[in-house]
Amino acid sequence: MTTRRQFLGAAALAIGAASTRVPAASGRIELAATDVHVRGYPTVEALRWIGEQLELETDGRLGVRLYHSGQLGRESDLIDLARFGAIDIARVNMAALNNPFPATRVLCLPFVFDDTAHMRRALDGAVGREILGHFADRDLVGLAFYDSGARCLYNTKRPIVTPADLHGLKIRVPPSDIFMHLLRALGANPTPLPYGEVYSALQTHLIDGAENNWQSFHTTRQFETARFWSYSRHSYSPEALLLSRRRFDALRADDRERLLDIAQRSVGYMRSLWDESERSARDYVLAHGVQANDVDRGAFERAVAPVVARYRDDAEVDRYWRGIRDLSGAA
Ligand code: GTR
Repeated sequence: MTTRRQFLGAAALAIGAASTRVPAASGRIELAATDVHVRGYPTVEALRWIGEQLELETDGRLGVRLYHSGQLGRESDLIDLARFGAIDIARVNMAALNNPFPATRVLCLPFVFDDTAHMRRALDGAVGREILGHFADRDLVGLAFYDSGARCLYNTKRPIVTPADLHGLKIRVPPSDIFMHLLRALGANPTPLPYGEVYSALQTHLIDGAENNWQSFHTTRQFETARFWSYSRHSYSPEALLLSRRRFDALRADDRERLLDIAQRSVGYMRSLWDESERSARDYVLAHGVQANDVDRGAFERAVAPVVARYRDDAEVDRYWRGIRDLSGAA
């Protein structure tokens, strides 16, 4: 959990960043954009692309100043900083949005998506548009969804084939009640930690494992310690690209349209980077000795069914769930 002191530290850094982003004389506006990932990661490169397009299309009047690698703090803080207008753009994962924005929950539920193609169809369609609209409820503008691949389990101890294999393992989860409930239903001991602390937590044996996509596993070098990857594909929890409502309102009307349009166009660019980097991250870690195995998907689905049922008791979650499942297998 973030202490008040940690949050104020992040806010001070962000406000420092914000104060450099509008050099008055030139009239140029630099949008401060944040991401917890490193340079070269598809989400970071998509933000860079947005900056380049903005520069091109406004003759340099608008641009993006990128704070990658978690320089301005953890995702839950970045969401608040964007809401308060201390930063402009926050690229964060849906898991960090589940608690403040209940409409996002369905996107993290286990096994709601069959695969990446299914997730993309749902995000590009009516359900995606509606959920993106919900960010306006709390001072944000939902610009776009990005991919985050299939989250799978990995650990330092053994291959996980059925939920029974997770018994007694401490597995790191992102700050979302859904992930707590999910890992508990699978028999693990869920341990919430910020993304930036997972690598050292694995090394110091504070945790036995975590769950994420190939690219995060690779770029954080967690694969050096966690040598067992199990293809659970339990959640596709996508990424969100969010803009501070204050910044949006302060832009010229034509710049607002331009930014919305460029952000939407960045999705195709991000997806092509994503597909390529997913393959190369997987090949890299497998070539470096990580052992991968399939799981008993039926056993996993049965174990988490009560969690899904509990969330579907909520009428809105249930409506979205059915909307997404209707797109399963659609061409
Ligand atoms: C990654 C995601 C990050 C962060 C991380 C986590 O897949 O891209 O934004 O949320 O997971 O597990 O904390």
